[in-house]
Amino acid sequence: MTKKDAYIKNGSISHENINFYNGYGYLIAPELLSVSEIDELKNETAAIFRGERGKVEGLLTVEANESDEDVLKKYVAIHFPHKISPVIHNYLSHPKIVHVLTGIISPNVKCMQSMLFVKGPGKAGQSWHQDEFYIPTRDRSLIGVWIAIDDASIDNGCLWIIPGKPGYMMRRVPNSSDEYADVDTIDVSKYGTDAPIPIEIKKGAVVFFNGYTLHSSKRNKTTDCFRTALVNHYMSAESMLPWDQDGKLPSTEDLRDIVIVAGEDPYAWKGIVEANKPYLRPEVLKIKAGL
Ligand SMILES: O=C(O)CCC(=O)C(=O)O
Repeated sequence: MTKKDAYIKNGSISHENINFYNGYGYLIAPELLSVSEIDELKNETAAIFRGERGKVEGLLTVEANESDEDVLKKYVAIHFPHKISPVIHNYLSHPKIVHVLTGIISPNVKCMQSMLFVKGPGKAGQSWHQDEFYIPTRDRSLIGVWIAIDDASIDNGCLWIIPGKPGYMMRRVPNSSDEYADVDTIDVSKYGTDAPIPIEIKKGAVVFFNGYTLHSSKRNKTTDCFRTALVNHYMSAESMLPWDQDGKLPSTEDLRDIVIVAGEDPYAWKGIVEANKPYLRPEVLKIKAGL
């Protein structure tokens, strides 16, 4: 296995890619989405935050002469945009993304979450964490799909990853760095300062990372660049999803607010529910439970 196995060539996942993912917990597919698809996503992002796709609590009134940039600067991200945007909903099952997911997870794949980050100049990043801590999948199949809608660089707050999943949930401690919006973080210092790698990618590239993979993003230090990214989360359709959204939803053994993007749903007899509503991400992220 070499570092180049982290890269999916021409959108076609190889055995080397799958071995790399199993060992290091991430893959990068450069140019997976076309220029016109990225333009479509960029325009849709502006429409969503301008309120043109429907009401979301906290969205501010847009003045007639307000530019997209001036509107977007006010927000960090919206959760569950696919609930109001048919365009975003379509991208959940983009054939090139589904090809990679079925290569890694299972022929049967479901999506349970979308998040659309705008992360304008000055906005804080997200501290070190593992997604499986928030979205429990029982079979560890959780995968984040991070679609770069703008070029992502160290300056504008790209994703950082520590390759090689620890395979267990790490302890969270109070966060003291102003890079991050969160009040807590995982202390990754035992891995050494060289362990975290920045995922600097061009728009149209897609990063796939496992629910146990340690990742974070720093503050956007630019004065004029957004770092727009659509991040969707998926898992095997065979596994149930005991996800109560940190107590926002009634506790459940299997949240059925999902979208099947490949294959069959073994639990189709349970039906689909609409439990989640889109909401704006707060500037400060509170801890999930006690440290
Ligand atoms: O894009 C970011 O800033 C953070 C994304 C992330 O951590 C996640 O999707 O779990």
